[in-house]
Amino acid sequence: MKKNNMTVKILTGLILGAIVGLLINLFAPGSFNNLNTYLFVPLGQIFLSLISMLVVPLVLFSIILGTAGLGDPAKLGRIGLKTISFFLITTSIAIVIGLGLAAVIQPGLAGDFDLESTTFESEKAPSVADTLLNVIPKNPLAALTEGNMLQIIVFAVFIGLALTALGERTKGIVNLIEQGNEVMMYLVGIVMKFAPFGTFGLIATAIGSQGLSAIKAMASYMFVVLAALAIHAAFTYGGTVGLLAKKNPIWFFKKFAPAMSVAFSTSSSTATLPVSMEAAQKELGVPKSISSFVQPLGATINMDGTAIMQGVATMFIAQAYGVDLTMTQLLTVVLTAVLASIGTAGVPGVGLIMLAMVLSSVNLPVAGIGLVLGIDRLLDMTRTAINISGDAACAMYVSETEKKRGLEAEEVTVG
Ligand code: DAS
Repeated sequence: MKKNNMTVKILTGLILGAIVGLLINLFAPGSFNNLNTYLFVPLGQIFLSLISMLVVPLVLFSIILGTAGLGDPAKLGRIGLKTISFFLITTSIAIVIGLGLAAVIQPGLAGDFDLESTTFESEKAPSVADTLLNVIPKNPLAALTEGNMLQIIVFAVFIGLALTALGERTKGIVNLIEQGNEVMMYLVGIVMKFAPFGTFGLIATAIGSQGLSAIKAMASYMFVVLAALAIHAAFTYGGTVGLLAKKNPIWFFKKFAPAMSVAFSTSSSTATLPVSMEAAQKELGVPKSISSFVQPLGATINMDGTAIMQGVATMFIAQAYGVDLTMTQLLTVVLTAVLASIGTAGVPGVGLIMLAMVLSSVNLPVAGIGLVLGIDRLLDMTRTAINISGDAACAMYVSETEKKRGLEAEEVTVG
């Protein structure tokens, strides 16, 4: 009962925030700035900072325990291979859905765009090669202080493997880390009590600043992105949960709703990790060792929602500029968007920066990003909720297949 209360409270915060933001935008735009500065932004930032505060220690402890908990490196290798394969396959499916829908509906032909007026200097997107090469932390403490998630994950896996190899000799350290993890999960519960207020503030800022005008202008583009996200969630994740994890997809989305609503309001997969991992372990019954490995990795390199936006935005911009993409170019978009989603950190707005990389790969003007910039904040919320759902679906698939191999069903931490 307590859990459902939390879902209701967070959704109430979301809905109230959207209504207040829209009313102010429509009827009292002049008062938006003050309300935003002294109420909405503080509420949102306090919540965002509170959950972000927990991410680095939680990911460090949980991946160390997850890796050590998996036991022998062979199991880690097997689970790692299953996880990465799942991520790559579902991200490719996501992009094909986005490209296909955009090719059929052709949102880029819906409006007459004054293309000269849009300019967008994209920040230098970190190339995927740099991202993959930099995955080994030369200085683990720097990785921790900078919150470099991929380096933290690699460092934690090495420690987990060492603890497994050293066995009884380092039992004390394992106990200490287990207690540290318990402390972190307890703090997640405390912070989540503030979630309804935080989501209220974040949504009021987003809706209040966007208003209906931006939504109207980009309606066709928004519709295609949202439709593709819904199709991917229903068929790819629903199919995974129903066919591969043998669970009811409706049950899955209902139980995962609180985490999805935090992802929606924060637009950050990484910041939502404490909540999405707790939901997977306590509501979806995913063993801690698998949740602790799959979800932090997924929040860092698995972004199906982002890949969908990048596929649709590329088609939208090509259509708006009157460019017909060849099949080869479309395949290039699929590959580049998969790589871009690996390089995308789980923080707000970064998917749009990586879009520059996808557009450049098919010689489309990067300035075209200006066409989708205005509405991206609202779409980022939705695609982030899809991003973390993919990680949870993967965790359920991996734990089901490991159960078949006899993974001792760790007692699920009682909610
Ligand atoms: N906001 C990113 C995330 O946290 C996704 C994106 O920017 O596309 O998943």
